[in-house]
Amino acid sequence: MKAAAAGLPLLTTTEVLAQKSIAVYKKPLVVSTWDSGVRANAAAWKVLSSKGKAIDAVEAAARSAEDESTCCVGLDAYPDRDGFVTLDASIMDHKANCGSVVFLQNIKHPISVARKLMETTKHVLLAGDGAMQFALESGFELMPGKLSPDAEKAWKEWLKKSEYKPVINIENRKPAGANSPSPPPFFTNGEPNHDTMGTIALDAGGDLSGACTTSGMAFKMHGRVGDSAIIGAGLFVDNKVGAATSSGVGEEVIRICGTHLIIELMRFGRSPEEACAEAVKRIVDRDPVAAKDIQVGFVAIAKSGEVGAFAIQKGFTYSVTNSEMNKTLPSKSHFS
Ligand code: SD4
Repeated sequence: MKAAAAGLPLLTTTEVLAQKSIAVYKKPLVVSTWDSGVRANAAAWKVLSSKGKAIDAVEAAARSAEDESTCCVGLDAYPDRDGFVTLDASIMDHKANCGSVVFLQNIKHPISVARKLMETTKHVLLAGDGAMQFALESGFELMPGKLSPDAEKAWKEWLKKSEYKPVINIENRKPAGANSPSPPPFFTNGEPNHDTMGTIALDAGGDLSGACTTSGMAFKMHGRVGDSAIIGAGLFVDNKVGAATSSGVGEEVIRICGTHLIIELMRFGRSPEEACAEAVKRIVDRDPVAAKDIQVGFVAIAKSGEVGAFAIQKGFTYSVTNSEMNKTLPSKSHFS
């Protein structure tokens, strides 16, 4: 017998979803990683609220993060162990067009170089000198390669503590990690060593896009590339299903093709939160001991506007903005 016929009150869809604590937001909608995502979302919202496209919104969000002076995004960010700021960025639209740049130096807006690559060439990923050459040929300005005062201070501090002395090919001569300082999971002030800006958006027309921009893990090896610019790792969009992005230790995300995994799980019925939790579980199950010391956070939007996140450690947050809210939310996590 149907509920109404039995005299039971009918629940609206929203009430049913609320009972299951499913977060479905009205479109247009933008979601970014971390507390700083609120500011990135503000840039995206200007586009989305005037019926703009998700792809323009996520690029605007990433550019605003690249304009800020922070530890982890843009030219003012912390350098690699040799003192160079090397940037990774990726962008993907509703038609699975994508563009990435990795190991790019001295260019203020790697996300826009990635978009230019996506829109004007047949390639999807350019690295290092080639990426810079493409950027310069495309009219991007070459910026001075000077560390920001904050970055310089943090790097010098790190060099002192790690007693790191650059030795050519040291990584070849030692097993990975042995006697070779790896990027610290936390900075000396206790802040986690990550604040990558991953942004995913659903526009008024129902299209999804994503962007991710980072300087990577601070004090990484020179030439190291993380997950942020690897399509399917740090960012993935499938316009029929959803969009996902990540922040944290990129090596772990690359190993499981994290955001691609999340979208495939969602395609087969998992909610965004369930899919993010499953991806986190894959990382933790692979090495439960190592997982205790690392952070990875995922966030995803489904085509329906449902949003979910999950992280290895407590402390991962994500920011959600639409016409009804503009808030940073704590993610659930594997370890409490
Ligand atoms: C990386 N996932 O390069 C990035 C780092 C990060 O906030 O998230 N930083 O591995």
